[in-house]
Amino acid sequence: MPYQQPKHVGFLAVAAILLMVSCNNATESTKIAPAADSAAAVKKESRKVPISQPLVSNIYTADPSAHVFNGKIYIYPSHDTATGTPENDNGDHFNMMDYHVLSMDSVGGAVTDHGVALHIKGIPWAGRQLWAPDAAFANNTYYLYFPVKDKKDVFHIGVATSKNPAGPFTAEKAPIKGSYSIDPCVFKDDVGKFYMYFGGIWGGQLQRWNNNVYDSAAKLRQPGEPAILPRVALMNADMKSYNGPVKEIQLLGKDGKPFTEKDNDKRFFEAAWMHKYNGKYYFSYSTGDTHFICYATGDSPYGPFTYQGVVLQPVDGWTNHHSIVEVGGKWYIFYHDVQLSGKTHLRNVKVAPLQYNADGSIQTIDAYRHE
Ligand code: FUB
Repeated sequence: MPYQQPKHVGFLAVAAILLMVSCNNATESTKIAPAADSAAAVKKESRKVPISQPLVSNIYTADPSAHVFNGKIYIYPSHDTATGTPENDNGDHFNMMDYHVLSMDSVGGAVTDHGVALHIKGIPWAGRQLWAPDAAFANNTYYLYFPVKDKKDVFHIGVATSKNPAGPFTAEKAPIKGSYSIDPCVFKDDVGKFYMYFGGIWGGQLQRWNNNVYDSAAKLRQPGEPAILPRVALMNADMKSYNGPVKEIQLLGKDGKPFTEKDNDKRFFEAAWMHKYNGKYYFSYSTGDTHFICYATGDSPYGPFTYQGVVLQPVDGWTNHHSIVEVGGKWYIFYHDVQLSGKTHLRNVKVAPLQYNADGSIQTIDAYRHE
């Protein structure tokens, strides 16, 4: 079900029964090897241990977009809250009201929660649901980009500004003209141009936008139809508007063919992120209902991008959302899971090292060690 139950629930229940049968008291066991013969119902058990701990535990945080500004790491996450909104397929239970910015001097160092950086009440056009944000620095100003539903319940992307990377931010009076859907990632290319990547299907409403025109009745694609594509827009120098119409980004399989909707372990769902490594553009994203963070590479910020593999295996909780950033010559992935709450809409952000192979491919990360 979209955006709902943690995907491991059924598996955990089976594992728990097997563990009771084997009279083992380990509570973290989730992985059980199949029996080799009838005498051995449970051959091997393993403890599932997170490779990283939550960066903060005073609030729930998710969708971390990390940046290095003035030599310090700033993280722009969603601020998950338990508002009591019932779960549904549109993700209404992700009913966030504000943003907090986190910072730290180095990975592994103390993390500061800078408090409320922007509240939904400060966004004149907002209706509900402040989802995954991003930030950028230009014009001696910090820009916070955020998706929120307008008063007609349609997602658009807004921008707010501050002279301080930790805020507080002041929102513009209207969304970015021509913007829609969710999960903005604002990427600065070497030549100083900024591009916004965005989009999210299902609750993120991308399926309702074809040729940049909104159709509230548009349905999700059928399995054999072409997969819905992520979007990109070049930013104007004011960082508050798009330079020209939003474009689709072509995502291709290794065979050079576009994905269809049934390629749902590889096609785009949400959580776009762009970074550059050794002159190549790396577009990474979540596959949503199959819960992978995948990546695809290309030679232009507009793509096309060719699928390369999995960056991050599914994490505990339904959603998977990340950012990839270089800090002091080392690369890291910021991501989230539900270690603190066990609830899919109350997440906690984390960080782990990310390694490249000599050929530029990324080594797949499993957020859990199986001991
Ligand atoms: O946090 C709300 C939504 O969940 C995000 O916008 C998606 O990327 C998913 O993580």
